[in-house]
Amino acid sequence: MTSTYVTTPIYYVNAEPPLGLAYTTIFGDALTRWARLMGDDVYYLTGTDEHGLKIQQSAEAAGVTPQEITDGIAPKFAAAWERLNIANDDFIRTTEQRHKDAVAELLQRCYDAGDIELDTFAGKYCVACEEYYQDDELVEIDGTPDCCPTHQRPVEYFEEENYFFRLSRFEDRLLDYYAAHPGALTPEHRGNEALGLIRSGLRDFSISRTSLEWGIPLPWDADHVTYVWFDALTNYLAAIGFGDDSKDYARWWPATHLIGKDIVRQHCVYWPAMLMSAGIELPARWAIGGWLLVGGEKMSKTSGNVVNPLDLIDDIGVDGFRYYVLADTAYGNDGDFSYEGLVGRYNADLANNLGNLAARVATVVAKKCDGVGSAPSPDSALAEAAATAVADSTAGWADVQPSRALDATWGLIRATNAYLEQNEPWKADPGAEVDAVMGDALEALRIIAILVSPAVPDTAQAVWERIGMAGAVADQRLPDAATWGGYAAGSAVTKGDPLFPRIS
Ligand code: ME8
Repeated sequence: MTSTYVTTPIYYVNAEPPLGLAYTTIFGDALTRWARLMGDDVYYLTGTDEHGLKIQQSAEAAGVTPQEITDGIAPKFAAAWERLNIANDDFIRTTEQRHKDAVAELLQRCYDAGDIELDTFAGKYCVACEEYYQDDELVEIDGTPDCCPTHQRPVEYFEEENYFFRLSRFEDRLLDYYAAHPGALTPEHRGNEALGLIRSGLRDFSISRTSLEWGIPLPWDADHVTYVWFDALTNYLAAIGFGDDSKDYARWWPATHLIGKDIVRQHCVYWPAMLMSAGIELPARWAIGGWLLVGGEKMSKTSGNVVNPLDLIDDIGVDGFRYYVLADTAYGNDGDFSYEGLVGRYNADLANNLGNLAARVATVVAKKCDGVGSAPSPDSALAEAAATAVADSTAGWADVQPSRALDATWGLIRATNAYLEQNEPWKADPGAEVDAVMGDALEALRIIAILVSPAVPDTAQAVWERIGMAGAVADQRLPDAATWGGYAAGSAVTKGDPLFPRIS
């Protein structure tokens, strides 16, 4: 059995989760639901990144401990993911003991390998991204010099004795690795950006602070705590029991990491070098997403133009929102969020296409077939459309391109609606001909329910039950379950409420 271990970035807990964070989490959820349909052994991880200067400073400002801040916010992330129907298998917090143990183990291995050394560092530091910047990387914003290019706010000057990870030693090894593993970085245009970072030359990076208290101490020098990225990245190993022989680490590693384009350097350059140093196998794949923009700008907690996903689902439903996120933008490209775009896509694809198909099939079966479904014809014109949709959806999910996969699935929805319009069973008298047409439509709908289930799980289950299928659609296994002819003749078909009422 193929094992599939998918991770999201672990999110900073300096505010409640905004839309941008839901974006990556929904992609990971759909991807892992698809992997489950394919019969893979699946583990889906998300979590929260709780150490660092930002939290320490927020705690000082609020007069509470950093732990109190993180204990207050981390559960809000878990609750938001539950509300969005995210089926994560685990939720890791970097303040957990299992995480601290794994970080200490990884640090020690890199230190023993001779790749971590003490040095003095003076430089400009962005607290929001927890990164040092060179002068030529900084930008001027409204007359203020030395601003972080990502967060558009001034950096701070720091000088201290730090431990450094000797990243500069890994340039050739990283390039050789990626050359030998084509497709490991996806999509290709984002992967090329990562390769460009390596080719432009790698500097050693600082991995510790003495000025920071809120972090994990270095195992060999307790005056220093770990720099946030060395800490944060290790969550991917910690959750599956790295360093703990009683756990299933070997069953799951290596991972597919879903990341945003803003954390490519840390994930595609630092992280594999750290793993090489520690003698650990590299990740299976890095799937690099774009940003969800609002009016052309990045939506983020630090920029303040935040949309809360939970506000949107009151109008559009959980599945409506999930579908929009997955279908609207090719993974890797930036998406431009607007309420009009959300409603437009909902009405066109969900209300008019999928919802309408389910409703009209149930209505005709009730009126013309006594509410009982017939067997599909083996040589139905829809059989080929279904086979194409299954093949193309499978390829789209395999390439981490849900928008392509869903477009292929919607091809079958459109073909089924067209088939009904062509045959007009609602005008015909009850009899064998109508039964045959509706048997084909029910079979198409059965396959559609399976194919849409990673994106819109509740809707898929509702369709599954309404056409009279037993059990859970999520328990179906591809490709066999989507072979034409699986609809059980004689099943009771029910109508139910509209799946996606139109929004005006
Ligand atoms: O970077 N559109 O955490 P984070 C799409 N803790 N993606 C977005 C987005 C948007 N508008 N806003 C944020 C961190 N993201 C670290 C990660 S992992 C070991 C540590 C994505 O809460 C962003 O691209 O700032 C990033 O990949 C992720 O959310 C985490 O953001």
